[in-house]
Amino acid sequence: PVEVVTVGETMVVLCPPPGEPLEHAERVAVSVGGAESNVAGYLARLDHLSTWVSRVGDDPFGRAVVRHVADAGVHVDLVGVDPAAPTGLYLKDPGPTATAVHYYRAGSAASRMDPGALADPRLAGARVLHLSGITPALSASCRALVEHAVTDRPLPGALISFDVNHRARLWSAERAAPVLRDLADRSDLVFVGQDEAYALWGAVDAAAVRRLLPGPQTVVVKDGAVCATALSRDAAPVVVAAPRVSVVEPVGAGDAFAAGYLAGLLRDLDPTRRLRLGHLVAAQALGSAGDNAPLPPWSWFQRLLDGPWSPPD
Ligand code: KDG
Repeated sequence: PVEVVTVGETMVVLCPPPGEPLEHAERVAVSVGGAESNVAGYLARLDHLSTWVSRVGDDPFGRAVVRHVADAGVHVDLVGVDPAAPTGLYLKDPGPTATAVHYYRAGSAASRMDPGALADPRLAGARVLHLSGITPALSASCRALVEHAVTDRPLPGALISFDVNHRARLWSAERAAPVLRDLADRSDLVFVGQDEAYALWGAVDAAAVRRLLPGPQTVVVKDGAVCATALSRDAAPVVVAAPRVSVVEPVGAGDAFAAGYLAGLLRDLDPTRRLRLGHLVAAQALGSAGDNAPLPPWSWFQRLLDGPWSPPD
């Protein structure tokens, strides 16, 4: 049985110690990261049956990626092993103000996925299919996979969730803008950052984003540390302030937010609690160095969801 399916590439991450630029690094920490498997991992930690569909190389990093995702409780039976292409890799280069990312993923095993990735009958019955705007940037066949998902709806009955996730290192805003807008508009639920929507489409606020994306049932616009707004077709906009958190590492927080929101949707919580849960899971990711932070038990979330909204620091 499967509740949520996510599809996308996950890579090994190499990161030098804090404050040490990559150019002079003599040691790197090895971890694993990928937007869609992060979402699957957080959903599994929130007790949902989640399946991650992908492809890795027949190499040690591929085995490390699959083991890492499986360790979070995600089903990985549908991850293919490609004998002819390597597992993708990325390096983090921590600078004084921001961390730069360098990808080594062109021609990777995951970039060779195609629409067939969603054909397995074991995916039938899923309630949510979660995709991101990273995948169409990987290759023509990966773009065809995402187009297929939103157009042909190969998992009947599954809500299509799409996180815009523009990665400027993969494609420019100019190239990405029309593709991501079209894919988002044909999805049912969209996550987008306010700054991202501005960079891509010049949208200055949540209402402007919604005007650009009339298609989905719900568009969730995340304004960083300020708030998140859900704009649904048949209801007034719902805004929930973000909790104050001291940020250890921001990478993966957007994935955590999407997972929290989706868990709220799967549990039939009201729109305010869905956004609260998104913020609470994102806060856990922001406060932790890895891409996929451990989470407190459900009872902790429940208390904060139902109480007055004075989220923890
Ligand atoms: O959301 C976090 C991801 O950006 C990170 O894990 C790497 O998947 C990744 C990507 O393609 O940038």
